[in-house]
Amino acid sequence: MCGSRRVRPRPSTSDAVLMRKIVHIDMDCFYAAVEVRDNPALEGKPVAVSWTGPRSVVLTANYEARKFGVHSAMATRTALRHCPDLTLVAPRMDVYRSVSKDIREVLFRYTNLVEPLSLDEAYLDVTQPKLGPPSGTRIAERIKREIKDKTNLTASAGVSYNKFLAKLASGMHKPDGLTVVLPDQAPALLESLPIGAFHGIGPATSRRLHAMNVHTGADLKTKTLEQLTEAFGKLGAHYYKVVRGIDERLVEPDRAYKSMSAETTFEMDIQDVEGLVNALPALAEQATRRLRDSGLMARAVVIKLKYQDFRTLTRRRTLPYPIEDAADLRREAEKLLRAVRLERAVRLLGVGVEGLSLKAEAGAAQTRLFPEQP
Ligand code: TTP
Ligand code: MG
Repeated sequence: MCGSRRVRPRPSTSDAVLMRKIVHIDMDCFYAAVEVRDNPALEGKPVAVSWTGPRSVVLTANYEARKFGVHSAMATRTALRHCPDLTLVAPRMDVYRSVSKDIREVLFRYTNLVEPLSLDEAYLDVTQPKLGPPSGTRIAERIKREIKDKTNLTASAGVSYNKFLAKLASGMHKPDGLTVVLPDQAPALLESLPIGAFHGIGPATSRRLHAMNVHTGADLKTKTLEQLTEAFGKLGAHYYKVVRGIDERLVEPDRAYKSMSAETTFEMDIQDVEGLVNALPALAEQATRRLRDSGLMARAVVIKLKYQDFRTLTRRRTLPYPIEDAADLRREAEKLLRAVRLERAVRLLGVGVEGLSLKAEAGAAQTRLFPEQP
């Protein structure tokens, strides 16, 4: 065994050599669908999942409510203006987590290469599946059926040869969709997309591209690699590739466990640091709960502040020792917080941990760091 290392085979960077089969699964209006499932009186009515209170936002809305323009992250009072008959339901996170676990059990039947992105969304690499025919489409069909049987909820699936295209596909025929993007269909599809739809292109980059007269994938394709890297650095190279259907990101099963966090938007903006410090215990408790559940420890602490004017700042500190409980996180987050000079009132505070490793591994690393300890 000495010196042997298990190395996960990396898919070739050339899609022509090894065409991967990637499936993206995304539940349809997830929280709202769970609420309607559990309360048939809501069937056919517009429903939004939201806390109440002046600062509340819609977490999600069912398709009946979306017809009125109600969508995720919209202020709840605005949603009620758009749709006065909207039924508001308070979120039941424990139920969503439990349904999510049932869904993941279905996914893991087909491959261990499952990368959850949130409670309702995951990528799977089914190039070499554990179960079923070696067809992404057939596997996606089966997964959708099994999710429906197990949870009585619908999922939409996208199938293609990379992550970006699979995710794009899953959103194309929602709800209850199954969309396959084959290699020879990809160029036309990519050329027709507005640039904001590409992976990694956010509103700021979109604005800069618009200023360069680039509005669609077809426009983006006219730019050379040099032009894009000059304008956008390393990301420019990513845009150059992704518009050509090249997205080499792997499906990474452990990715979801790289960080854990909790955040809160205050009912009233907080003016001083003491007000923020008061909010830390609850946030630290929330952020470390999953850490403890998964037997992980953290090597870094992060805080995030959003000012009244929506400007955001983050502070991160790597710790000399790993932490796992809420009291440690609260103490370290407070140090970071007190070092910030507040520029204006704060609307949102977030606390998180990063640099996660299994407790056993973190312990081993510590032993190596302090070999004199028993
Ligand atoms: P999404 O998959 O983005 O949305 P969705 O499942 O509700 O609807 P769609 O059919 O378009 O996929 O998010 C999954 C869940 O995450 C959603 O049901 C509620 C929650 N969520 C929030 O809490 N806040 C948000 O801003 C968003 C976008 C989602
Ligand atoms: Mg969804």
